[in-house]
Amino acid sequence: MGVDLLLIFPYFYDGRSRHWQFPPLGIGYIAAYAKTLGYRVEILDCTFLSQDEAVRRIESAKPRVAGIYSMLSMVNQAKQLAKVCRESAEVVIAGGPMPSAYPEIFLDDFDIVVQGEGELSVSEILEKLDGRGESNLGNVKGLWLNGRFNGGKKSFTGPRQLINNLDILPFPARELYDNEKYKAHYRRNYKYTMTSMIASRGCPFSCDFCWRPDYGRVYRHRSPANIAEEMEEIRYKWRYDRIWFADEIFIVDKKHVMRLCDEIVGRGIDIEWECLSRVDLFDSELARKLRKAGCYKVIFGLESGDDYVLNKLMNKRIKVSQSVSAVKAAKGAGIKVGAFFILGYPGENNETMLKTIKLASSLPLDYFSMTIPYPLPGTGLYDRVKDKMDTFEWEKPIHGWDHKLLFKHEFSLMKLKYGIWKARFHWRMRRKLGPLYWLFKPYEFYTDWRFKSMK
Ligand code: B12
Ligand code: SF4
Repeated sequence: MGVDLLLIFPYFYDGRSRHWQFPPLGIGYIAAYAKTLGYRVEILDCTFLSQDEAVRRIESAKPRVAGIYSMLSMVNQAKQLAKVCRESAEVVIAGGPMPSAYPEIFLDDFDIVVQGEGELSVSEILEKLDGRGESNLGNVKGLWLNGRFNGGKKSFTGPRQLINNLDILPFPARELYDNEKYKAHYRRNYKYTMTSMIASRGCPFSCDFCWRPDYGRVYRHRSPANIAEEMEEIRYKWRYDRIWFADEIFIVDKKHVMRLCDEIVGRGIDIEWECLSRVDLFDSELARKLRKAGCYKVIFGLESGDDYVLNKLMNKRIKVSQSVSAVKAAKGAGIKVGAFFILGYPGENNETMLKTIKLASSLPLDYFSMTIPYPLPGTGLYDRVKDKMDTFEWEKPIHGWDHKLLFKHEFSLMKLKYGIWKARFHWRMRRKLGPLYWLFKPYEFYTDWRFKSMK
């Protein structure tokens, strides 16, 4: 007999980069919730599998219901695997960021599209199928149904409320992930093991390039005790060395984060972790607390070295001076600092881009990533450039220097790549030469000139 529910993560890591890999938390949550109701659930995480192996596993699981995750880069894979699932599953469901934002593009290949959080919706679908719950799918909120359920007409059952109290959710079903494969990936590339967890959902801000319509701007966090308990499980049951908090933004409510740090210290959890923070919410007091509680790295979205670009173009609502103080506060407390930058945002000029390059290469960062703008559907950025889009090639992951301009830009890809190279090069030289970097200044002026003269 097959399983009641097979949840699929259609991401195939090509092994080309050392890039972090994480288990799919969303379907882990859905699996855990359905298991508490007594359903037999399996996860098919394709990260370390070949396509043939994935197909074989679907065939042998023979699920009654198959649910497939999809984000921007996975739409085609999800649709292909849906075809395979059709052979045995009674119902094939799509869910995740893309189906939540654009349900209509999935309705020809899937029976149901779940919009938003999946834990309750998927369990209610299972209960309907075995007669335990609501007999009419039309009464289950948050579903887009294809014609099969409504006399050939596609229909929406109405929005589902977000889960207010995240503590009601069981922890993701980590026993269904291939933890050993993830550990081996980290050991091979980083000499330690790491996994992800999530302490909150949503983000109250609305940066122009960021995409999160499925959770809305509603920020909800778990209680410190509930978060700390999952950290203990990861450390002592699953034996990982480090945790990466995959929250959209981990530090949104300073008091809550301070309480969480006290909880971690009080329980004596000896695990290192890292997270994302905004710069305007970060100060020395918080930095010291974080460090004491095991936080070894904070990553800030610094984005640009120019206040006009940050606020008028990106709607980031921060100032460059706040970026500088936040980095100093974290470094002062002994926390490593990473940062994200975007170079060549539509509306930028040579001067603003050079300010970004200078900020990235002169701050005492331990790591930074600088990319060209990638317009995610659903964002303000996308709306502004959608008529100039050349390609929609999200299927291929973007590695290191493989940047690709998806829309017609006033600057060439070569110039933007040169800018990114310049930022990295000067950052490396500063780290290497320390106070002797001034010897290198003439070369920096030369690369400034070269950058400006490129089209
Ligand atoms: C970890 C992560 C990754 C990991 C891999 C994904 C993973 N293991 O989950 C890595 C680092 C590889 C990665 C890469 C990329 N990522 Co990423 N990633 C994330 C991140 C930070 C966390 C995902 C997570 O665990 N969420 C927590 C869980 C609980 O939420 P969830 O997954 O949304 O699940 C809920 C619902 O969506 C729904 N649901 C989820 N799955 C399913 C399945 C079914 C059947 C149903 C019914 C419901 C359902 O129910 C869940 C529980 O409520 C998210 C941001 C975020 N915080 O969510 C971005 C995010 C998913 N990534 C994003 C992007 C754009 C990318 C990249 C394209 C970036 C790039 N430029 O390279 C690449 C693509 C890689 C590739 N080749 O495919 C975007 C997706 C936007 C979109 N429109 O699809 C996000 C939302 C970030 C953002 N705000 O822009 N990513
Ligand atoms: S970039 Fe960060 S702060 Fe801005 S909307 Fe996205 S998650 Fe929130």
